[in-house]
Amino acid sequence: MKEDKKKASKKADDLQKNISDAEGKTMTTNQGLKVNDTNNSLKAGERGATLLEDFILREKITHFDHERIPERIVHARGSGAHGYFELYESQEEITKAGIFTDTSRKTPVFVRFSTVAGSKGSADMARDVRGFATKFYTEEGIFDLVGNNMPIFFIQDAMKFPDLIHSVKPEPDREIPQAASAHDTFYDFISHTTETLHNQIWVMSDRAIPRSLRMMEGFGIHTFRLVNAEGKSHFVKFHWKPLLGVKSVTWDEAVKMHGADSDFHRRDLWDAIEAGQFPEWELGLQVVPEEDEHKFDFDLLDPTKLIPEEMVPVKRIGKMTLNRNPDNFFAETEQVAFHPGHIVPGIDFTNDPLLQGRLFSYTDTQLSRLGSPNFHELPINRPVNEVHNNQRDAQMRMTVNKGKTAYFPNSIGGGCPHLAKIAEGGFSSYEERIDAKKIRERSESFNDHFSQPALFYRSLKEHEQEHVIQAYSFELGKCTYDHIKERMLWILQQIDENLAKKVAENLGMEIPKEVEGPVNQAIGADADVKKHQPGPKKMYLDKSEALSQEHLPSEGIATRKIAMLVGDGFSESDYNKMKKPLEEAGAMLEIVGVHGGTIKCDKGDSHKVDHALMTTESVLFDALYIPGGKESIAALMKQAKAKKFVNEALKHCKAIAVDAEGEKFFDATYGKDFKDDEAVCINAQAKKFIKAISMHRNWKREKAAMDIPA
Ligand code: HDD
Repeated sequence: MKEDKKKASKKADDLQKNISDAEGKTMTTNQGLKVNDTNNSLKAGERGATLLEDFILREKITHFDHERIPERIVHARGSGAHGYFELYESQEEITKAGIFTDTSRKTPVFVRFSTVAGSKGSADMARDVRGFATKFYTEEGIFDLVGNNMPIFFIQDAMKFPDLIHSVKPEPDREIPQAASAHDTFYDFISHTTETLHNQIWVMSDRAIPRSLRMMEGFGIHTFRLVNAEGKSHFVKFHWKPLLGVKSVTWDEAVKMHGADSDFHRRDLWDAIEAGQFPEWELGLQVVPEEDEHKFDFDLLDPTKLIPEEMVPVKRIGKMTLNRNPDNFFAETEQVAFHPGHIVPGIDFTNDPLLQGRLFSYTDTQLSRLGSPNFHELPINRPVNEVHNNQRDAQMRMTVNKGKTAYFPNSIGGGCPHLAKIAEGGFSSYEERIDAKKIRERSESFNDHFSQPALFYRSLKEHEQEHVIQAYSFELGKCTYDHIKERMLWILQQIDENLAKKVAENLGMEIPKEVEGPVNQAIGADADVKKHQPGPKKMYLDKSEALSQEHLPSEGIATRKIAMLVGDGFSESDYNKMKKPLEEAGAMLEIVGVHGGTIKCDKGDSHKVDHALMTTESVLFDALYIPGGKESIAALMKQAKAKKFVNEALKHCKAIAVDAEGEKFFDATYGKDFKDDEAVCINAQAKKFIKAISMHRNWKREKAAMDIPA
């Protein structure tokens, strides 16, 4: 047990060497000189000019002037956390990787979650893919699993990545819109590049507006290889399954959350970890023997395709727990550098052309972002095992290499560092047989662009499908070119007739019989245009349960935030009735008062207000409780915002509990029409309320609740 703890803290111990804690210390310059005044520059007299001699001023300002580094070209906005990974049982039949064979290990990890399109300061609730990048500090070196919260990607070849990103980023003339795909250039690109549709329809689904970073799945996306000690390879897809289930907010909420708390996800992750409610994910593998590579109706090397879990089940092999917030955002979350090419023996690549291109891009980008090929020496990036090679110098080199030799082979340095035999853990790439012509081409086996978006849409629950319709209607509604919208409607019709019909109705447009010119433009000027058009839609599976968010059952209400809406004079007995059971279930009951400071209950005791009504919004909570208390209800009655608070909670299908006089106030809102709702608890015991909160949302209410003008 003691040994175990030691292993888990190996990275924490390593980071400790660089931790600086100023508590009780004297201020110094960067050269260690004790500073006596940091508020006034050196001047020629009290009212005179500042002197160039002031090295203390110059050092302080120079450092400040250079504080920013370029933000990531994609995934600029992110939040990170430390934790560890533990394996359930050895997977030695398919891999020799220590993290997947040694169950005694507690491998330290650092995870960074991100949005893709927005700038570093953009709002958390943007409709977007979420990055899910995990750095495993293994005993054999760094393994990075750089994935997303969706199991597929937009494009099939890395060559198109700059086009995709240029289309979704703010339009370059006006730098509008920030962190949003709802604009012309994105749909111009999408509507001419149908390989994007699968990822695109996922972005239109609830997956793109998660309730919490702790409630998202993660995927490695590409088919990777696992290689065992005998050198046999299996294909594998990586999955992260959150133990809290997969949960989202509604679009209406997301829009309001932008304003109410643009750091909602970052705060939620930080607060949960600080409160000791550590987020957990199980790592799952879908394993395909090499000999089965061509048994599927799609190409395993095509990153726009997933393997339905009904065809290859996900085997859960271990668990990751995030249990520590970073000490410093810049040093850790900003400077962490991930790379899909950071692998360890037992893990290898496939020829997925998107993955192959990524293997170049990630080191390259760190050179401009972090400024030096020595980025691996930064505390957050350095492995926990020793690093020895003949690479030397460059900007900001921190390692002090001893000796005369920086070349191999050498005799002066005793031949060191010496090479590792494969049996001693030396890495060797999987020996894949290749016999091919060098061509700039796309495999025809990548041409099926409609089957999986259609499978995804078919597999969603009714309310999830409705959300996709609404999302497309919103996004296309924001586009200004009719020909782009028409192309999109035609394309949506290929996925699902009803989807296209509903979106067309909302846009007030007809679905065109055909699109002008080829659907996709030729991939190369000399390429056969016909060859690159989307192939016919296949139907190899009616539905895949796992594609709906509802597939991961989650129990309980741990980490949920419940607002208790009150004025002075609220019923203390009602409060006590709810508080204890909710807290025992791991939820937080927070007092939202009609004013800030402290608020009095009917027994005259003062209670600290967690949020004044004027500073918060209903969208920041998972559920709502209105206790009784005559005076309190009279105060709520006078506040239009209190009514809006209730109406929004109703509209967003949340659980609401009301006690005693609270019912009168509830009747003064749209609540009067929802008193029989499954998730509305009038004068109920905490048990019923807890059950309602654990539903996350009562989607059955949604159709009727949409009419609430909140
Ligand atoms: Fe990428 C960052 C995920 C395709 C080029 N990518 C980045 C991050 C994630 C992903 C999660 C943020 C890492 C962090 O938190 O620091 N990217 C993906 C996934 C892809 C993908 C799941 C497809 C399956 N990416 C992709 C391609 C290219 C890039 C095809 C270029 C050819 N990605 C980058 C990058 C970034 C990056 C420009 C920006 C910052 C960084 O790398 O460190 O190199």
